[in-house]
Amino acid sequence: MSRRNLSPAELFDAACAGDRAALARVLSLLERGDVVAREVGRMAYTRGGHGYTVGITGAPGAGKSTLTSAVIKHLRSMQLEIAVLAIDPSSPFTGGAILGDRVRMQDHATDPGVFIRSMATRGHLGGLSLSTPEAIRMLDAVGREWILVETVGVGQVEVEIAGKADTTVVVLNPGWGDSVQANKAGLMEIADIFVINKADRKGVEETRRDIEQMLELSDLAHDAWRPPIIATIGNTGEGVVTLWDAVLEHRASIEATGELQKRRDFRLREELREIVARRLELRAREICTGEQWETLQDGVLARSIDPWSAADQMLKGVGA
Ligand SMILES: Nc1nc2c(ncn2[C@@H]2O[C@H](COP(=O)(O)OP(=O)(O)O)[C@@H](O)[C@H]2O)c(=O)[nH]1
Ligand SMILES: [Mg+2]
Repeated sequence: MSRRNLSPAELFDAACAGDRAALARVLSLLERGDVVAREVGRMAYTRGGHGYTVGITGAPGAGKSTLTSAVIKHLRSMQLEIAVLAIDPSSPFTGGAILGDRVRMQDHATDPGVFIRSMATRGHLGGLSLSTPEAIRMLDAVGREWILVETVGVGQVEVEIAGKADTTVVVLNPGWGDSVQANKAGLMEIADIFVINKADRKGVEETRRDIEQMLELSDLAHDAWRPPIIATIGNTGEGVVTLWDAVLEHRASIEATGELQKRRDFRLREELREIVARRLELRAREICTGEQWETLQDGVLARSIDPWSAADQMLKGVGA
């Protein structure tokens, strides 16, 4: 059956019934962020609510994909159904994951219990910060209980997205200065769990001390949850069970304190605000053309009207 002929609603139903190709198509629709995407997003929104997201973030090359793959193995050994969203804006070709990611993720390509998706980072009208929660909700809607989100922890937008998971794992490497870089990038603030990956290399203890020190200086150390620091070796899977136990512990902690609900509510409020802002921005682009716009611009240039009054005139009666 060609899924291209299916309506968005039919695709959505097929995806929820377990059709992976339909799910892939629906996610592509969502990535566009257009009117069809909104229709699909609406359906997903009312259906989900059971999935738990774990963000895995850090600098490029820190070992996020390798670790993600090791975590997948661990979860599959417990027969858990999972989805992985790999967000990598650094790829110049497809906006998707880099080749290395794809190769590693091939290990799980034939496992129906794992659904892996590389997110396009361009195309969505609202950008990554709006397309990511939509995609996560869709994966939740089809019943994936664990959703792993790999993001590059470089750049303001990416770090913001990385911090939007229920539990955020920040991946660092041994060696001088890595934690300082992470701190600068804003990663310390969003960390629920620290991982020192590549623990087969020198400098694990120094890095651990650096992180401890930074924790002491931040508010994090005094919250109900103090982020643990876990050493791992991604390629062998060493430390991954400990890492996952920490994720479970963190989840139990924020569920018990009500922090999880608070985080989710906060995220939704932020998303709503962003959607409104984005639509106003698009509307602004639409109205800043045409005769009135030209005349007002001329007026401002000729100093016969000030920019604020001109803007007032443009905005009269504008709906978004
Ligand atoms: N020595 C060592 N290399 C690792 C470890 N984990 C990952 N790597 C390697 O580090 C490189 C980058 O890993 P990758 O998972 O693609 O990093 P990402 O960019 O953060 O997703 C790859 O060559 C991995 O094989 C580790 O624990 N020890
Ligand atoms: Mg990667």
